[in-house]
Amino acid sequence: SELRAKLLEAFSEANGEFISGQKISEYIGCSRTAVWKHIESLRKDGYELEGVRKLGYRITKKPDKISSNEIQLGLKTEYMGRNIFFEEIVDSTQKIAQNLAADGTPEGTIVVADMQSNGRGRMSRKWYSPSGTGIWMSMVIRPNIPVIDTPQLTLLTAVAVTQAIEEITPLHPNIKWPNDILLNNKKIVGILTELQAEADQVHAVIIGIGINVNQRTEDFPEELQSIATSLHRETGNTIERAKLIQAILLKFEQLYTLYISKGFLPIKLLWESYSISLKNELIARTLTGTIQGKAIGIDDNGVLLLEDNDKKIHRIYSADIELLE
Ligand code: BTX
Repeated sequence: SELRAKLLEAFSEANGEFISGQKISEYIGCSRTAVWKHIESLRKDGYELEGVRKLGYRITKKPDKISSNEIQLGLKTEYMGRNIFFEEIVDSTQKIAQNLAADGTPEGTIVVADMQSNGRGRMSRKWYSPSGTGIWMSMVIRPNIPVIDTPQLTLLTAVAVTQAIEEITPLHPNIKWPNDILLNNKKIVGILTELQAEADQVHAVIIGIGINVNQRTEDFPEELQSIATSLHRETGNTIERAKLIQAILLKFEQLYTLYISKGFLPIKLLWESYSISLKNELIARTLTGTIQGKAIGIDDNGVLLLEDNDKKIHRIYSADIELLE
């Protein structure tokens, strides 16, 4: 609301110093009771305010807000993220991006939400997407490539996100084929790639990226606490989500440009340098069965090559991977 904007303006002008309740109520033109109500509502939204008798209030911590403005201000890309749809709450950014893509939205369009009520993973699994702490984003691109090559874009995205995390934090994440990014063996990022295509013509690729940024351990539901982590949990610092989004969009655009002009090979080499699933013994659970073996690499399409005990090589297009020591 307007009053709230004025209140935030007053605090921002005070620059971390106390302002008295009286001053605030004069500044924004409302009663002391109304001021107090607005302060309570700021607290609910993640602001931390210190109130001291006789001195007044000051903001000690701001929540990490995202908005179209924050994402666009300082964005260095040519087309990625130039067309932004930002919402506080959506069911799934993926669903919105699918609709936009079907309506012909240009390449580089992104959909970002502060919270998803029905975020999804692969095979209609749930993706936990609480408010105020994560990046829940879908990107629309329109590559002129054969349908069979589209899994390469999942790997390309994983490299882009890994490099962006390395740029913004001191962390060095690893990629687990095909779509997970891990820190200390816990999932920090999930990627979901969906297609709009017919025959052998790709109309759009919709790439969903979910990143746990500022969650504390206790913010995760119990079943995720041992398998998921966040950038905050790994660094102890609050990370600005808008900055990370900008870094991802730029890395993605650079790698995607390279991919369109030079093909998958340079991306493959980068991907391999971040991968932890290669040379490992692992179990791949696919829709048709379970195979155990050693990962010997990915082929030029991004397909995982798994060698079983009888030295037979299986080509794995899609699976859940469990790494064995
Ligand atoms: P996935 O199928 O590989 O992983 C889903 C599994 O990951 C879940 O079954 C659960 O065990 C675990 N999980 C759920 N939520 C989280 C979380 N926040 N952090 C770590 N692990 C979790 C991965 O699917 C692809 C996820 C893509 C999410 C993005 S967000 C923006 C876009 N919109 C949307 O609805 N999905 C994508």
